[in-house]
Amino acid sequence: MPIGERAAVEALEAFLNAHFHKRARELMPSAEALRRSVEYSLYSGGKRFRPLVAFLTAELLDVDFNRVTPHAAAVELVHTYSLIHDDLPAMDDDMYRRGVYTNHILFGEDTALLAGDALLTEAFYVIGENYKDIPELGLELTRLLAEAAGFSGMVAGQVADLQMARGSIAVPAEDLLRMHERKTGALIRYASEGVAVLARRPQTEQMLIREFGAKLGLAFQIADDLLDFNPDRPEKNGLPYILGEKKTRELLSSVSHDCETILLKFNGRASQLGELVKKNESRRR
Ligand code: GRG
Repeated sequence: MPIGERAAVEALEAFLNAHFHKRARELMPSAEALRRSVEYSLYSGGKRFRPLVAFLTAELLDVDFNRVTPHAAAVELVHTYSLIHDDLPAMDDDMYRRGVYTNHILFGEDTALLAGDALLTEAFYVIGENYKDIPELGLELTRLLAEAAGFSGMVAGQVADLQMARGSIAVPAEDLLRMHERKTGALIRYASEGVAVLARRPQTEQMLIREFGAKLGLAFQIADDLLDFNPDRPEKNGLPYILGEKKTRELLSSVSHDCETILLKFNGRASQLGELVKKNESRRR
């Protein structure tokens, strides 16, 4: 059954509201700043792209949306943590995100750091709590989310990005792509792959969906680099600066085409997920 973008976002937010309402009852009053800091970043206008990937993969694989919602929420919790930490003075040192103050500007570095920690760990709580009816599914989601977010995934990508930004020599495009596959791509890959796990699809199909998610993640980042590109003040480690704008656009369409080729194997080229691939390719924000 198709799910609209708005309905997907509403399902996600209803889940998050109910979850934190319940969890906040367990907080002592002196930890109230943690709740406010977490909620500030969770509801400060994110596009909810990763949960949408999860919901549209569910549509493709015919998985019940209610079953997918906790998984989609766990992904958004990890994403939100990563943005809070990315904005900290030790990393990008940003004052604004999504047109409003970053978390640490409003709540202080200490609380922002801890809000990120709480969001990351809460993602695993959400998985443990909501998939305990079939423990092996919960366990596999846990393993895959840790893989995507951690040591060899998003954290490794972030470290590589910091190192590249600090270096003075031009970074080869190949290294930049490997970094993006981890920093941005891995979590988007997991958003899709986790649904194939929940659908209990055969291993070969799970691997295909994993590959689809990885490619969509890369396409998302390439589109982001193109949106950020300013020829007068080019970002030294941006793909358009290194490859040129034309080649970067060609790369985006080739990676998007790869996504569509995988979808064909699921008869899904005309699916909402196929639409999302196209939408990302011509994304304005
Ligand atoms: C701190 C471990 C750690 C990782 C941070 C994802 C990330 C890693 C940093 C974000 C830096 C950044 C701007 C990357 C470019 C692409 C990207 C992931 C943008 C943010 O995602 P959107 O556009 O954000 O989905 P919204 O605001 O819509 O939620």
